[in-house]
Amino acid sequence: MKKIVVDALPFPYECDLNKTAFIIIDMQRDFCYKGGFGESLGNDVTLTMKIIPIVEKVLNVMREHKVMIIHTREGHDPSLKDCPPNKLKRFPSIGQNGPMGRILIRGEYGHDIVDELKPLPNEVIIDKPGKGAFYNTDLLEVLTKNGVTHLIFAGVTTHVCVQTTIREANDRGFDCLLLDDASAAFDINDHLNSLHMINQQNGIFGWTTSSQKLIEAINK
Ligand code: TIU
Repeated sequence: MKKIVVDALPFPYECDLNKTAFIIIDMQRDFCYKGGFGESLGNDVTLTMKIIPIVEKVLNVMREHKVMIIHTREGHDPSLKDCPPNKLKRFPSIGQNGPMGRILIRGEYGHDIVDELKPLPNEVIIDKPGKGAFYNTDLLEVLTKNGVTHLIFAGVTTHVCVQTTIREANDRGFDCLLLDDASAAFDINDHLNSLHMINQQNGIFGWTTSSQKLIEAINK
């Protein structure tokens, strides 16, 4: 048992690191670099790129403490058979050629995780077709099998894939903590509004804190 208590909003977050997973959502080149899916939607990737060193710092601490690490990637089979027509209709750049390969397609350079956060062979990668990491994946089975009850989140984008996954996880009984400086949206207001949506009403979906506060609690 490696119990920690983290100074968080709306009140301290407690977990046993042996029953906790660190989930890094969609830190793919397609969302963090120019020429990817994020930019194809008309977004500026400055903010999503900026969190890479902060996520890396937390990832290293989690690795040192042998916390389970899970990386997710949003994307589709090259045939697009797992891309629902409604998604393709509104986001026709999916599957198109971009400077980093076919956009949001598994196996392409842009779909993969940024070099700084490259998963180690013992870490779990969840490939997901949707915004939430539980839909059409084996994430719940992986967590249950490993006795995980608590989830600490980083990644992009806060208001889309991160928040959708936190909502899915909360309904499945996981206590969720989001790192406010290790997550980002293309627009800062979407990010800040998401933090409020998560920690409001006594933690309606979970808790929020900074990476520094988490690391302090781990090193205590
Ligand atoms: N568009 C947007 O903000 N996000 C996504 O489409 N996917 C993720 O958040 N990963």
